[in-house]
Amino acid sequence: MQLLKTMMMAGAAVATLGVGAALAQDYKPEYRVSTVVPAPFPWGIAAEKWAELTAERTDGRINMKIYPGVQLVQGDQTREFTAIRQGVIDMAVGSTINWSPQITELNLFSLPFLMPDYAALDALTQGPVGEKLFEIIESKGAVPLAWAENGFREVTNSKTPIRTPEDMKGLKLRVVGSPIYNDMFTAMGANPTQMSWADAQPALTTGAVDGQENPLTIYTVLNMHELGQTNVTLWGYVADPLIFVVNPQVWESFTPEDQDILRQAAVDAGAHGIEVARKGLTEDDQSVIEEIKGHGVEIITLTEEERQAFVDVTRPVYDAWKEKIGTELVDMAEQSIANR
Ligand code: X2X
Repeated sequence: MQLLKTMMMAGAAVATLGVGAALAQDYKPEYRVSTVVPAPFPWGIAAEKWAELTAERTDGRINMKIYPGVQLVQGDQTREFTAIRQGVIDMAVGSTINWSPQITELNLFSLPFLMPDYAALDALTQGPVGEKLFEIIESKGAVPLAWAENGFREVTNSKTPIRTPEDMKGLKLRVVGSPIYNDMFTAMGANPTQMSWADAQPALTTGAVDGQENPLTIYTVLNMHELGQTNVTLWGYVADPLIFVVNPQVWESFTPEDQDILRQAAVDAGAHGIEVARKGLTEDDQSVIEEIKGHGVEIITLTEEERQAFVDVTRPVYDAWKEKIGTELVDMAEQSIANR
């Protein structure tokens, strides 16, 4: 009996090895990784690091190529998540904003003035809220592995310094692809127009729009001061984390060992990406802000009172979207932030 048991276990071990070996041979020559922006934006740096660490640690078994500009979905970043689910995209480092059309709960990070600082953002991504969101993403058809960061989004424009909602009256602002942004900017009295990142750049260059909102690392890499974006207001109204994901069939095709490597590489690349995204934008290191000022750009930091005016005017949007996102999840987020 004991002998039979031992033989069966040995057989199972051989079978497992056999399956693993067969799968490793079935790996694709290249895995397509989607991003919106490439290096030297922190977003692209995180994706490159992921590919580099994975290639190194799998001895080249998993070979990833970055496709920036969401080119695998013709630049339409709001279709990226669907393409991942369908396998048109194998892997991605994607923004919660861009996947919000398919995953309503990811609008959480776009709730106006929910997260006052980096500690608040970390309390969400690294706590029970992050775990819950990963479960939801998995149920929607992608395997989430780790977090990275685009950053806190600041508003810029070519017309006027913004200190109050009144200053935004009539400003034509490009916004990203979740309807919550239309709602917020309409509530502030601006004139929002939703467009992809691909369309936003020419629109800023030609002056078709007056302004935009994005993390300052996007501003500096693009030299937005040269595009007339010389009024910058630091209000940190939303922050934009990034998530490393893999298509489920692709994930299943990897051996457990390679799955572990890919996940750990994402965690390490995410940590690096977050460090790069925050560099020069912290209390101790304001070098990115100084660099922008050096170009003759006016940078406005809101006083507590000024900030409160924006909080008040967007509160109805917060409340309406809290219900859409799910009161329970938003309550959990508010709690995590209060306890940070
Ligand atoms: O389109 C944007 O503004 C960008 C690059 O930040 C995102 O993809 C969310």
